Amino acid sequence: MFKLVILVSAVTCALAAVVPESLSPHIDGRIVGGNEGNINQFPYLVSIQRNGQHICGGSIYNNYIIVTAAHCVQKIPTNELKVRAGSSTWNSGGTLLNVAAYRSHEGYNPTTMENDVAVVRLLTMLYYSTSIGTINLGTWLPSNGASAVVVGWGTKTYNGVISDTLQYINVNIISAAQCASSTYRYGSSIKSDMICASATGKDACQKDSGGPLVSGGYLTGIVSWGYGCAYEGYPGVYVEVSLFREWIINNAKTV
Ligand code: 4AZ
Repeated sequence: MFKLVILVSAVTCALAAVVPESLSPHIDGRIVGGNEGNINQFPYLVSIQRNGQHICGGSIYNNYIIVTAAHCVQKIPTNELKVRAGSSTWNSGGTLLNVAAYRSHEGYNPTTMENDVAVVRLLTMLYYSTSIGTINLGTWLPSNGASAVVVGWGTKTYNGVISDTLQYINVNIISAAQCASSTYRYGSSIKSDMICASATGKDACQKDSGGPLVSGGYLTGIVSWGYGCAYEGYPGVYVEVSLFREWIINNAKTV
């Protein structure tokens, strides 16, 4: 046993020596690099679940409608989906509701991730409380450098385990033009309907997708994609919500 411990330590040290600091996963964090939060601070946040497992975040638009990413729900039968609202923990508490229907954006492109937005209609209504409430849809293009918060139950490292309790991080918004510039490494993968956000050692990660990026009290972004999580030069990429404001309002009425 003792020999095994020494062997594992030696391998870990050897790995630490060869993996460049900029690409090594940040193993100290949450969401990645986050703090534990309480749902009363983020009453608009929900957990979207498939067959009892948390798969994505979402935001409450009204008593019946959740806004999320198209890639979260695409092709999943509605009877396999549920939404938990009003709880800091994805697996217990609050209220767990069935899904009546959802609609992904007609222009959603899984290759480029353009138009990665969807609305989900709950089968029964949400009752607002201190832990359940709405968030306003963003109405303007967020400015480069604006501060924002991201929250979710996603993995604490890339390909790591998800968090039982919600985690949040404060990040700074990066405009599409900035994010596609040579300051970062995505280049032309950043399309005009996307924005980025980053802070050193902090990022959204897998299964934070669909969840909210909130700035100034408005839903500014939807967690969409990224290369790894919290890797230098690769900010988190988000749907730019103000561009989809009309689509969300109209489709919330008809889904
Ligand atoms: C994902 O796979 C994912 N760092 C979501 C967000 C980010 C990376 C990956 C952003 O769902």
